[in-house]
Amino acid sequence: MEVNERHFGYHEGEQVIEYTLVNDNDMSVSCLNYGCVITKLFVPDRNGVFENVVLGFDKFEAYPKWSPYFGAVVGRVAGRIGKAEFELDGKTYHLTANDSSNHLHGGEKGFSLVIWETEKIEESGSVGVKFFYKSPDGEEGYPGNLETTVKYILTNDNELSITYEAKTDQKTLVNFTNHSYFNLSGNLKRDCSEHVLKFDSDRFLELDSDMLPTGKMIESKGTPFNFRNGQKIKQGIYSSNPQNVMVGNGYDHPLLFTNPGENMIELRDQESGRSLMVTTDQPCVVLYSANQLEEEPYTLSGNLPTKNYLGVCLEVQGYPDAIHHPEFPSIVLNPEETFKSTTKYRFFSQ
Ligand code: G6D
Repeated sequence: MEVNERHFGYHEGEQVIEYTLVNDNDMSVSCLNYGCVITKLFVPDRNGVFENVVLGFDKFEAYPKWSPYFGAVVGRVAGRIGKAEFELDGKTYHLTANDSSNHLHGGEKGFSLVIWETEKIEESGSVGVKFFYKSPDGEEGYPGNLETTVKYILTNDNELSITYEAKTDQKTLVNFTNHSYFNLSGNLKRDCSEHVLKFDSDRFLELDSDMLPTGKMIESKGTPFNFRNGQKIKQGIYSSNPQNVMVGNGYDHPLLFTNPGENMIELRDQESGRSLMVTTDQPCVVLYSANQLEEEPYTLSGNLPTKNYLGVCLEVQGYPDAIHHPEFPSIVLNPEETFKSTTKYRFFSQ
């Protein structure tokens, strides 16, 4: 097992470093101190052929210019916060409105877009990178000095675990996720429309035309949002369900796990034989099927063109816009608390 590093560029005068974690099975994960971005992830298909299964860029300059959060840790708060404001204990906080009148994915200087302090982790049976970022009081409009630690750990079980830990000196909001776009075909050979997704979710959150939850929880049974028995992504692409059509013919929705506690999500590409098993302690997953990549002028790693549905995002997290929905699980972090969360991504091929 090893952790390698290489110069990857400069951002606002700071060096960008790409770390590559390699386990004893030759699985590798490459990531940046910029946004904790996962740039490449190589796993074998059923014939032992190693190929990249995430969307990213070969050159750093493309990330700040073009990236729709490829591989990034998103924070302070993933998803949208309506009207870019919220109230805590009678005080109204005004956030950066970076998505029309709403706040999206932590704002213009969200956690995806900053340089994190890093240190390598080399232990018996695992390697990784520890990231640390101190978000000052008032950054993007949020209250409190928030100290966040993220750890990427790769094991010889072909599992990448991501742990998040955060502490604040004032009441604030936190809702982290990783925004990797997975494509198990390998080196983006095919789009993800034939990928099969399976997990136990009985409801999803209805979105309005601003992509904000209305608060209505819709039963998934009998809809393209029912993945309990396994279903192809294309069900949402070719669906006439108004919720699928509204988000650009696909998915961009929070799906709620049926049961609280630890949940698993399986994504499988039959043709390559690759599977991804995601295990999380978070209460929902925002399923995003990359519905708008076609209009983008950039090329991806390997000089490959973008196209719609080239990746599937499984953004496990708290409910979006929870601060405006008291009936949703809270994303408020108090000074005396420590936020802790773990999500594991384990890869198989058969
Ligand atoms: C769009 O609405 C979607 C978001 O869910 C996604 O995270 C982003 O593109 C990359 O804004």
